[in-house]
Amino acid sequence: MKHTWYKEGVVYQIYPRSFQDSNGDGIGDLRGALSRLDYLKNLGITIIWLSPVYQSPNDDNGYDISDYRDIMTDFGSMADFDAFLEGAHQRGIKVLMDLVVNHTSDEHPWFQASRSPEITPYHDYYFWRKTEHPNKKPNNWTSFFGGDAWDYDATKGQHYLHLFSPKQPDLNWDNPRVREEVKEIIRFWLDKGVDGFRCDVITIISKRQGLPNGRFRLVLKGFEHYANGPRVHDYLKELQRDVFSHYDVMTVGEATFISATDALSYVSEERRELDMVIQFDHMNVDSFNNKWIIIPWTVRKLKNVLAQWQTVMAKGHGWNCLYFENHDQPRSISRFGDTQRYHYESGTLLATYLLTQQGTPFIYQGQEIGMTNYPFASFDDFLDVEARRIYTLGKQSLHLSDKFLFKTLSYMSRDNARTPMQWSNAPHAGFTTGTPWMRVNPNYESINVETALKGKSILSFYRDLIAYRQSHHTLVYGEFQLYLKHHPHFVVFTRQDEEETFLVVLNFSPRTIALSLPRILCNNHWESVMSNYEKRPIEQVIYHPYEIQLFRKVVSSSQ
Ligand code: TEU
Ligand code: CA
Repeated sequence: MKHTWYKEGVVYQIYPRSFQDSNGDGIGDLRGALSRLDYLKNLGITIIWLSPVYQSPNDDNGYDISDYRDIMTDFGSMADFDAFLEGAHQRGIKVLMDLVVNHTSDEHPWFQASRSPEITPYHDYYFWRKTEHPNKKPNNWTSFFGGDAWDYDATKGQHYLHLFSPKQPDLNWDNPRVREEVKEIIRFWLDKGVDGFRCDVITIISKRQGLPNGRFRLVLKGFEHYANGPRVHDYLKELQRDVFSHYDVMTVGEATFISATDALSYVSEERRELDMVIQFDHMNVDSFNNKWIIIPWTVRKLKNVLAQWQTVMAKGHGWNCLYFENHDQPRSISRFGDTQRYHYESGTLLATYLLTQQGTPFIYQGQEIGMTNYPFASFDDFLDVEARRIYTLGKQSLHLSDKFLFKTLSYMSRDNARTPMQWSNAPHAGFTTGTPWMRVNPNYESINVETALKGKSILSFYRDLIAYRQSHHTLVYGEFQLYLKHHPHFVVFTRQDEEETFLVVLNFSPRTIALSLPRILCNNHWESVMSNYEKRPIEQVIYHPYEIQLFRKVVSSSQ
């Protein structure tokens, strides 16, 4: 297997709006992020993924870009960006930008020109369709955020396609001019020195010719006509050939609803259209059919889904992107752990799971201190465009009860991940001296960086485990093998190469339980090298709630 920096790295995602405010306007910014680089360095982070910082009217917090070569006024200036990039590089930290090119903002000059009733070269930058009547849609596709994927533009007298919000019209990648524009944008940032991109919804950029109607689905009708669409591989190869291959970069593509086998068509070492993909299988363990139909998750399902990705990527020479959180997901400790009694234990268990699999681990801001979901009190607390659209859809079209909608949104809404970073127990958690754009989680008084830095904490565990991983490359490259597939509470796996063998044991339950290890593992001599309780011999089989033990195989008496 090829060894490279991005495989050995640990990524930290900054959602700039909620990370650190520097000027008291209540909005996180680049100067603020710059001031926290030492914190990230001390944590052991080697790569930052910066969620979009480009000029944007903020319908979807920056995922709707109106100028790809300028910085959002809220976040500062290009000089601030340059200072941030330089500050990161000085500390040996690489920076990935978020490349959002499936769509632009409707306020982007291309779209403004495109919507003109006159024929302009920009007409074909987007998908415009004429129907007999404004109320008749060109096809039955629905949007990721609920409702129709088409909006009628009165100026032009036509409908345009938007797979996300109406303020995010989809770009027409079949137009070679669009692809050239995208390449120019990528070069602009690479020439500035950025180290790669997280490519937003990149697997849906190619839509089937003729935009045929989709089959019936509860949500997202039309999906089969653009997910891993007909020319997506051609377009990504073109980007590789013309741009990425000329730089030493890392690319990670966001890939909704992709199977591990499908993923290989993007990331296998032979194809290398992308270096890795952000997959969703393990994020779907607590929902059915779509993310809003919530069901209980099980340890069995979670570990088997993750193990499948481990195995398929290894066999097919691909590489995993490991994550439990990002700005679109609820907080992992609220989802898979225990935010009350076993906050430390379950937070460190999730850290261990994340950092001991094969792949590049991604940590989302606040995850390292065990930030939790927000205690929503009313519908007004939901600020996210998706939450608001889902609410309207649920209420008006599906006639769902407020109680049901409130419960569902409280659990799954993306707002959970977007509350300000909790730095200290100062007012507004030290995020801002002004009024934060989004309310701080009231638990900041106990869950915050300053407190966590004082002693044993989820944060110190992350730091120690990252350091351990960086000095034991078996945890990066070693072969993965799952044991006790059917056990309802334990996750047990090994990581192995010529140099070392590790055995990871996670008790994913709030109870004290006994583990009986498969005989094959008992034939070895193991020593515990890390635990969230006490390190102890493998023969002691009683595991505390959410206990983890990281064992290392002892090969000779001298070691
Ligand atoms: O997300 C796309 C996506 O598929 C989902 O994760 C999405 O957030 C939503 O939950 C679907 O129900 C990416 C970005 O990560 C997200 O923040 C943007 O809103 C979206 O693309 C549009 O750019
Ligand atoms: Ca600010």
